[in-house]
Amino acid sequence: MTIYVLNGPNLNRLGKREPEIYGHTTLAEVEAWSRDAAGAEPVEFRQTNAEHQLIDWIHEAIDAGAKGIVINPAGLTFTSVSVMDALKMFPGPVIELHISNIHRREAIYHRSLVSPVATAVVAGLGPAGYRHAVRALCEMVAA
Ligand code: DHK
Repeated sequence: MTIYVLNGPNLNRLGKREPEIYGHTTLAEVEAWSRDAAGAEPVEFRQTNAEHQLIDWIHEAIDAGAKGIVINPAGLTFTSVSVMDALKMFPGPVIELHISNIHRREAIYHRSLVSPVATAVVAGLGPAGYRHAVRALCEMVAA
């Protein structure tokens, strides 16, 4: 069984996008870190700028019997009831991840629609947060 690491809009620009906030690490590097952190657990690591695609991948994780989801919904965190509704259907653990500490940023970033349906939230650890979130998820599903 697999874990899904899903990334929302603009994260394809990681490394170039506001490096003072998100750092210089690229999404490809984050993917490598995530796979390393998962060890023997297979990882589906994906990024999209399209809300419908993120929702379709959550449905895919449900139908595939995935063990867990780490998701950085990016800007959709604060706007997408549809992403929240899709995550509600997932029976396994969901870890919401943000590279930045969204609670120390502009007010628009303070109210996550995902947190109420997430098992845990990681925010502010920088790109390294992916390693910690994936490791935590693997421990949850191994238990
Ligand atoms: C990433 C984004 O793209 C923003 O829209 C979020 C999140 C923060 C992050 O910190 O990973 O607000």
